[in-house]
Amino acid sequence: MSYPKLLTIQDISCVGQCSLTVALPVLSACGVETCVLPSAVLSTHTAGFSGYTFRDLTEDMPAICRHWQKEGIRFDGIYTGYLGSAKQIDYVAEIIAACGKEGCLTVIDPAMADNGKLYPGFDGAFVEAMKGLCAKADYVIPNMTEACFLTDTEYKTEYDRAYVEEIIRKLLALGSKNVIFTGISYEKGKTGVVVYESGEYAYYEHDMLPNSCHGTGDIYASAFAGALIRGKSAYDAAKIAADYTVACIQATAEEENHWYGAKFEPVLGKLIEMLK
Ligand code: PXL
Repeated sequence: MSYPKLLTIQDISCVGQCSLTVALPVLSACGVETCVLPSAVLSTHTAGFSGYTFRDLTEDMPAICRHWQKEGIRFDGIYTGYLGSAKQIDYVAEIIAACGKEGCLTVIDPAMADNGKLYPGFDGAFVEAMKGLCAKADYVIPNMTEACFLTDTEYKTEYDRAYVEEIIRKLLALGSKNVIFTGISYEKGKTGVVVYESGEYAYYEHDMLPNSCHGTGDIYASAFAGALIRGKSAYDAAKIAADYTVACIQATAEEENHWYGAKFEPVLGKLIEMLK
């Protein structure tokens, strides 16, 4: 698609380089017209800051959706990230049904957990609602923790291909058509992404960097969604997103004061190059 119109639904964390403050510039760099629906407004993200404010925008969503319907506004793609409440997830499903064009590409990042734990404020009801949203996904992009919550699987830090493929089968059983499984590491010092599409598994492996940063899941999902809707194959989009995320982490290395996010902006040029 040469100039697609994408809607992304996720929060505005005013400070912290995640969600919409990442998705908008990354999708713009991908050459995609990007419309936004903020799920909540927080003073900062919730990973490492304390005392943050949280304005839930759940009850704004039905009126926004009605207005778009009245104006005949429809999207070629809808990509969701961090959502504000279980009830909101039901509204998001309604927006996909009401405002997605015929064949609308749906990319669901079930941004709710990492390192074996749910993010603050999320609970079992939220996970159950997210399972329902993943059922509507053309592509679901979980990390290992999210995939385990979505499939009621025991979370492990060491595993083999059989464990990963079993989780993917369970994600498909939820209803998701394809799976982009991030942060899969079979070997020390290496990590990668498993791409399951149309019955085929592929794995793109790269070096695991010694430093890690918050917000890389959002960088990854945004670059993946942008590359995919610009017409790249799922594997190529997954690889471009991985290479770009690695470049962002490298750009942030040796910066102790920059623990809250990744410096994705100085390497946006690399993403643009990769998309050519
Ligand atoms: O990066 C995921 C994310 C998005 N939005 C908010 C978060 C987090 C991760 O902690 O707290 C508000």
